[in-house]
Amino acid sequence: RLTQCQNFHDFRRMARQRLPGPIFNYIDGAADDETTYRRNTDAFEACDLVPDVLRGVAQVDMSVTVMGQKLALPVYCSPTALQRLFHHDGERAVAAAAGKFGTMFGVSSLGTVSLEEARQISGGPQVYQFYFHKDRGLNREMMARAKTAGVQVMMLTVDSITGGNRERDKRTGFAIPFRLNLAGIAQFAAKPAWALNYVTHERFRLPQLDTHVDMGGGAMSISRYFTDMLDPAMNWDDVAAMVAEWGGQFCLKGIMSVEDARRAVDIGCTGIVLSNHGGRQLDGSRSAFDQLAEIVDAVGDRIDVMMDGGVQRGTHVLKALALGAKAVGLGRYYLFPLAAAGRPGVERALDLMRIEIERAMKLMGCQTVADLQRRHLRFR
Ligand code: HOC
Repeated sequence: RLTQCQNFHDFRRMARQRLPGPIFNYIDGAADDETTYRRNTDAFEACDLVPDVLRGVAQVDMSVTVMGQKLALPVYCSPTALQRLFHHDGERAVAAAAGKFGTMFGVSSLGTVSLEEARQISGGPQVYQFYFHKDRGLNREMMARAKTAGVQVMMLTVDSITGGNRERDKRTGFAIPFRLNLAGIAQFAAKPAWALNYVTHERFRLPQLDTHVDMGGGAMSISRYFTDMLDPAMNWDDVAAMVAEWGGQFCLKGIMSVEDARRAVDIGCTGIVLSNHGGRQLDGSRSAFDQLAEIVDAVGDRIDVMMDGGVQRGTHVLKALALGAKAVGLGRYYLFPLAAAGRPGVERALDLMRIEIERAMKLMGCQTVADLQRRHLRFR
């Protein structure tokens, strides 16, 4: 059945069939009316590709260098939380697949496999993504641990100072540990394949978060996690101190304005990820793709600019690269395959993406990623 999956939508459908409703909706859902979630993908349709021909493209080189790391592909697996809830192999599967395709794996501090294990499995360059907790000692601890583990890139998420309004999660009662209403319980009962796997591999225990946080004994919704644990007082001085303490590749995820991109340069960051957290935080926020050109023009010569959000096709990746992104992050694009089929699912999804990028580069007449230029795009 996996070989029947040709694209994002096929994997999404397969994940929906396998996952209990509350878990599927946690991955698939976004904030408020989910306008930003939809627009993230729609934004790529605002422009058309204008190909060159007869450019000798028997061989194409899809590699890029970003944040000091050489990647075989211009895409990487963005950090996402709680992966062993979606499939019992979770981060292990994604780390292994990313390593096999020669790209970066973003380990989330809210992952369900330890940073050290994920690092060992992937073998490739590794990003460690974390949040700024109220507990400053914990922030320092996470950086020290990442240093010991040999992490290459620190990524601080800055768009989640309070929880987004995820109405699907409220309806299903999605929280850690689960606090399901009757409808939610019925949805779990309707997916015995997931439940059986979970019982066999996890022995009824919820996967533990890699970062120990005291949840005060109660169930913790995503919104409550952000609101209770993270520090809304965080400011540019705090981040500047962290960047200096780390002393290596440091990037901010969730930058959307030119003003903030400039500040990131000023405090010594080496990269930024334009992102609206997959539409899961501020609904109505512009898409990263729409903001890309303006930000690349402002800071692209001083800092690596990456983007994520809504990427479902190789041609989406090419459009972002043509505007000046150094690499493009994938989120739900690999999460649905993970949920649907574990490591083979993620590998198939990455392989499809690799093939699509290679084919599109050939059809665009581009031998290397650097050959992709703004002149290859026309906005409608
Ligand atoms: C228990 C806390 O980035 C999301 C994730 C954050 C997960 C927090 C989990 O859902 O957008």
